[in-house]
This record gives sequence, structure tokens and C-alpha cells, in this order.
Amino acid sequence: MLIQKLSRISLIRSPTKFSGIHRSSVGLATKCCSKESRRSLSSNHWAQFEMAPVDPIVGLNEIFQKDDYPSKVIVGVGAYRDDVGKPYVLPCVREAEKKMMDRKLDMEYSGIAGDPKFVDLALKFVYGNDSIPILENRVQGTQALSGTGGLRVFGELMRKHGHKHIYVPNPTWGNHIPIFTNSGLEVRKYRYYDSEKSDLDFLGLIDDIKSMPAGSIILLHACAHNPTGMDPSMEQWKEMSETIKKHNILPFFDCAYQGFASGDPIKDAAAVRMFVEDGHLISMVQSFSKNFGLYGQRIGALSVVGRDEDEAKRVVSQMKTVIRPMYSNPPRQGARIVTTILEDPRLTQDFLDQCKGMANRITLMRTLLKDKLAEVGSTKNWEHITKQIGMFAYSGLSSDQVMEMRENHHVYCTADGRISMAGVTSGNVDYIANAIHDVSK
Ligand code: CBA
Repeated sequence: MLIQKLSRISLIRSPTKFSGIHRSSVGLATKCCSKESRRSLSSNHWAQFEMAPVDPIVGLNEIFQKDDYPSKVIVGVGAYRDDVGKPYVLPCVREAEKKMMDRKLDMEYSGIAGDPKFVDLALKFVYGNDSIPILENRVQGTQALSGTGGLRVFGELMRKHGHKHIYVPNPTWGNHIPIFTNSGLEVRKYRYYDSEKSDLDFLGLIDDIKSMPAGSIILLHACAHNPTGMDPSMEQWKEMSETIKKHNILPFFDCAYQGFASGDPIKDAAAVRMFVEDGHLISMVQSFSKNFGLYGQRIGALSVVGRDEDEAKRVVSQMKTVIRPMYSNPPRQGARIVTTILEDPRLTQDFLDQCKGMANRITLMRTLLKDKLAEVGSTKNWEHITKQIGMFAYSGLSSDQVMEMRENHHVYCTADGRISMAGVTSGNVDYIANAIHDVSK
């Protein structure tokens, strides 16, 4: 009714060539901005606002939506898709939701640090039930607005407590840089990847750790490094742990893909657990976006290992002083879903199987993509596609080749040539292989 009415107004006052709802909203805008109403506006505080550039990862979805080419493909943001390209809700998540509905839970605020039961289970999930600091209550944490929110709280916390800079790998997840810059930290980079060899630059990495000033924070990707998909071996992690300890650096783990590297969340926590066993008083942010498929629920955790329980609790009390004026307290649903799964052994087993299923499908797509590239006639070396792990293939395509692939083939990946393998399916792999070959031959 209302739309019909508005359409009529717009037709009378301002005939346009648009149709339906569009026409009505354009009509409304025309009405609001007539000469008379413009005269009655207050002085304009918005005029100097420029249109901001779209986000290099998430913004790709917006550009993709505007492309009406029927065979278009997006392999940009790291979000898992099933083999027909559809978003996937884990069956264990569906079951947990049903259980929660039956319990008729309230919708009260959570505490500033979130749901304590969730935090307890989340920390055990990554540190391990039998971790000594867990048993000694020396690991304490808060619920976080997924990985991104936890990173931001950590950045502000450390800036408030005297830190001036943080080291991140080169390259790293693009959003790390504005997150820490906006927290007031200077972002410095350490060597991580050798693009020539499509391999880890381990010597460069160790050398750079050695030259970091004592007391610096180093961000480490716990597993499935984004964007390169290259993780250190366990021997290399050991050497990093020793060097970091010797130089008195604070390791901060970003654990966004636990379960997505090997298919087994316990295996994927190996580096974190080794650092803790080596006596590092680490800090860590966890995300449940990918492994539990809870992207939009914004569920994660931020934790710290202290020398004793009291110390760890003091740090958490300071995290709460950052959180309260920032967003007061976190949302409930995601925490309840993860808790419902992790407190039930059968649902936990279902989760483990379903997480493995996602990781296995990605591994299969890596092999398929590499094989298809050979099949369509590419003579380039694509070994790194299967050597890399986790959600992404760091293809080695240049930004020009990425743009060419976008314009000529309507295949969208990020400008650094990162391909989300989670978006590759048996239905689009030939198309993607052809596009990659065409721009790289
Ligand atoms: N850390 C790393 C290393 C990540 O890759 C991401 C997600 C996050 C934050 C933290 P969340 O806030 O959902 O827990 O994730 N990175 C992306 O998968 C994407 O979600 C990516 O495509 O790079 C993003 O937001 O950019």
C-alpha cells in the first residue's frame, strides 16, 4: 500500500525511467531535496565526506553483485561453500540451535567478558584440556567479537599498557594493518614469504626476529597462514619459539582457522601448544567463524597465559576496561551455539567430522585445480597450490592478471592473487582453471 502510494507521488512529482520500488525511493529523495526543503536544512556537516574505497576483501562481494555475467565466479572472501557453491551451515550447529530453542533461553545482556562457560570451553579447545596452565587456571580470557574484535581489543589493550608497535608477517591478512593502526600501534613487518620460490622465507623470518627490540609483540598465524597458506614445519616452529624466547618477544597468536589446515583442530593447535609448553606467556585470539561456520554470529575469544591465576585475571580485568566503552558486552547466540556443541561429546564428535569434511573438500579442490591447469595446457609450475594449506591458494598471479581475469572472465579473487579455495567447486573448477591459464600463459 505504502509503496503504491509513494510510487504515485513520485510519478506525479518526478517522472523517472526507473520502475517499482526504485521509482518510489527515487521519488521520495526528489521530494525531500526540493528547493524549499533544501532551504530549511541545517548547515551541512557531511559535504566534505568523500566516498571511501571498498574493502579489498569484503568489498569484492559488492563489486561481484553488480556483475550480471551468468557464469561469474567469486573466490574472494574466506567463507566456506559446499560443492554446489552454497553457504554451508554445519548440521551440528543446526542441532545445537534446536536444543537452544527448546530451552527457551533469556535474552539478557551477557557480562562484559561474555559467557564464562563459553570462554572456558573455547580456551580448552585450543590450549587442550590437559594443558598445565589451563589446569593451573593461568589461562584466562574474554569472549570476543570474533577474530577481528579480539584483535582490536588486544591492540588497544597493549597500546594502553605502553606498547608502541607490533610485528606482523609480510604478507599478512590485510585487515591486520588497519586494526592495529587504529588501535594506535605502529605496524612493522617481518619477512615471511619468498614469492620467487613460492615458499616460506624462514631464514629471513629468523633474522628479523633476532633484530626485534626486546619486549616487542610478534603476531603469529597459529595455522593456515592467510594469505600464503604456508605454515612453518614443527621443527621451524621450535626454532622460532627458542629465538622468540631468547630475544624476549611476546608471541601473540591469531588462530582463525583451527581445523581448516589439517582437518583436525587438535593438530592445528600444535604450534600454540608447543609455545605454551616452552613456557611462553602467550596471548591469543580465536575465531569460530570458519571452523564452526559461524561467520555472521561474530564469535571468538581473546586469552592470555599468566605466570599465575591472579596475573592472568588482572590482564582480563584490563581487557574489560577496553571492551566496556567500545561495545559494552558481546552477543549471546554464537557463544551459546559453540557451548552447546562443545559441552556435548556426541555433538563435539559430529563437529569434528563435519570440520574434517570441509577441510577435505578444499584439499580435493586444490588437487583438482592443479590438475585442470595442466589439462587446459598451462606449462607453469602450480605445485604450490597443493603444497599450501587452509582456505587460500596464494596463486602468484599479479594484480594486473587478477584484473584481467575479472574483466575478461568475471572471476573475482583478491588483488594479491589470493584464491579462496573454499569457493572452488567441481562445477566451476574448469572455468577457473581456464581463466587462470588465459591470463598467465
Ligand atoms: N584473522 C585472520 C588471519 C583472518 O584471515 C580473518 C578472516 C580474521 C577475522 C582474523 P573473523 O572476524 O570473522 O573471526 O575473521 N579473514 C577473511 O576470511 C575474512 O573473513 C579473509 O577472507 O581474509 C575477512 O574478514 O577478510
